[in-house]
Amino acid sequence: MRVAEENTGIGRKTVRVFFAIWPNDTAQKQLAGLARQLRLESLCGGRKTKAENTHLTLVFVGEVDTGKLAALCRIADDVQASGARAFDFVVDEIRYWKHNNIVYASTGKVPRELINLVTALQNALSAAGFSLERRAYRPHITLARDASCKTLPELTEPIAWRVREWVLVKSEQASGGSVYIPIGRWPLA
Ligand code: 2AM
Repeated sequence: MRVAEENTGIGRKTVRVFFAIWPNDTAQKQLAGLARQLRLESLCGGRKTKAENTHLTLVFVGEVDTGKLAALCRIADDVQASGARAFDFVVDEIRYWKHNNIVYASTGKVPRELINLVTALQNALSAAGFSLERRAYRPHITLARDASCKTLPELTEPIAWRVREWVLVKSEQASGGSVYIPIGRWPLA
């Protein structure tokens, strides 16, 4: 585990954090290009996700005391030590959630290793006293917010990358929108 001390939010009382997977550079460019290629804005309106913010959430932890960050990192260490495995993530569908106006990229083949990683994190976080949402895990990469879609474009080519690590990320609100800052990284075997 590597923790960037300057990124932990020391000096603040609470931070908003989540565990996530970031696409590699190629997949990041492809995913960021999707909204443009698919003419999502003219089809659905809304606000595109910035390329550097494109991610797949594993577990949204929420607002925590900065003093709890070390415990979160230890939990991730334990999950890593229990043998979390690398996997391929293949984006092959574009979907729209009407209830929250999000257009997202997803997969029709959710990898078993992804579910194992999410379940291990959820169980370890709950056991350590973090209260998590009870919603079922729906892997998704948000492409646009505040959208309103009647029709959705088909994805012509899948976008795939090898997932070799996961991150603990701090979310901050800035004038230009959310800024995501990595706090720790854990490789997958
Ligand atoms: P979203 O993209 O569908 O909004 C950081 O906010 C990440 O955590 C986002 O990927 C967000 O999903 C996800 N997330 C999951 N539950 C959340 C919640 N209750 N509030 C905010 N973000 C949440």
